[in-house]
Amino acid sequence: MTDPRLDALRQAAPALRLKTDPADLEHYGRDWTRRWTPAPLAIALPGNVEEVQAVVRWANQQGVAIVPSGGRTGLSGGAVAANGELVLSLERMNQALAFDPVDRTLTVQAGMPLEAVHNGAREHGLQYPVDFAARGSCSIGGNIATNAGGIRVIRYGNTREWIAGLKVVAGTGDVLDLNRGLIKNSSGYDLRQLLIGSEGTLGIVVEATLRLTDPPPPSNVMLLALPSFEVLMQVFAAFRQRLQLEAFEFFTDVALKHVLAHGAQKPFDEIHPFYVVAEFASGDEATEAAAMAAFEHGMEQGWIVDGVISQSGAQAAQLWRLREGITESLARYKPYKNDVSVRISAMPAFLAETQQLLSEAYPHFEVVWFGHIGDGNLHINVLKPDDVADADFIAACEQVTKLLADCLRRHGGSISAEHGIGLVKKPYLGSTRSDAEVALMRGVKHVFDPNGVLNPGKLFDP
Ligand code: 2HG
Ligand code: ZN
Repeated sequence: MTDPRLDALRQAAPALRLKTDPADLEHYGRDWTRRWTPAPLAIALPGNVEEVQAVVRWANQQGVAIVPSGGRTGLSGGAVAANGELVLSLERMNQALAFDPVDRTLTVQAGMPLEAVHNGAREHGLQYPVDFAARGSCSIGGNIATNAGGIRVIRYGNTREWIAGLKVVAGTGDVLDLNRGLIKNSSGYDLRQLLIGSEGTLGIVVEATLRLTDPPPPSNVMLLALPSFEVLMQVFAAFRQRLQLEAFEFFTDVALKHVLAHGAQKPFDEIHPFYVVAEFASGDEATEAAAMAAFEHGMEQGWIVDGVISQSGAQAAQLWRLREGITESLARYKPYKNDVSVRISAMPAFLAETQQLLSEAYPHFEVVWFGHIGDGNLHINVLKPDDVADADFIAACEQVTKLLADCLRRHGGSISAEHGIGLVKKPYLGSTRSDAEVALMRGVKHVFDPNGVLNPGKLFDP
């Protein structure tokens, strides 16, 4: 016997593909958080914008919540469907629609994987520069919904900077064609920017017009070993002054231990407390000399204790694996993830305080630090010991997150730098946004989605 609400959906959109097998419900009902038990009503896989509109209108009539769904690589529970929602997967809408060589824009459907966007830009001799480890599985629509950042923000900024236009189905079922690829557009509120980072609560992104740029310069990768957190920021400042940095990422010895156990290659004989992977424009004598000079300056200052510069593309990939493999290598420990940011200038004081706080608060759990130090963005993963129950572990971590949230408030930071609030960080939104701001956000949500059908309960409670 089928659910009468699904019968109504079939009637409203006869060609709409629907899945209700238990394996599909589980697969599409969760993201990388693995904290909630998936329990969606069904999975809808529309093939065009009209079908997305039909689903949204049906949801309004039937009072069913929709969870928009991309690659579900999110780490904050934004794409989790654990309460009988309809998952609206954009995975079939994954094509490039248009390239404009004069505008240097690529228009794509929202379900296109980030890596396919990269390849699509490259085919036209250009670059879409937002990049991170989940590139093969995440979708551009999901990137837009969370204003994804990643490993090249230091050079190119966040997703927000690269969206020239957005086609969106609002919670009313209306299609909005936002900004239409314009560079200059001073005609009132920029609703496109409001949609970016709204985590599927205001509208469903169905198409995006992406700004492309020149291909990256030839580059080289350096791995540095450092003795302490304090010198990280000094090395960053010195390198940024001397080199055109494409990326500047850090991780600790604990992170290294896990990626090595997961198959990566040991970079140095000795173990050091901190490591940096830096990518910088290179390829001519001047830039190579500048890189050597920066490195030698760091050695002379006693900041850098060991280092290696890639001699080939394969070696560069090996060095990157040490950083990009961390999330996967930690997955088996069901980590409790923090994704926090402060202004770069506030970083040294924030780091010192956070380090002190966490070493006191987490005496029994292994804590892994890594992230995008040049963006003021830290990922602090706390690993669950095998003999501690999931619920007890999360409860213990949440106590510490409260302290971390207070610390962030004092330093003017954010509880989510790039993963989004979703379900995981919802209790802490107030550490980052004032009551007045949250009230305005609720008001905006109501305008775009008057019946509250779009991803309700994510970001804030209705
Ligand atoms: C990264 O920078 C991602 O690798 C994932 O944002 C971070 O797993 C994490 O906590
Ligand atoms: Zn990150």
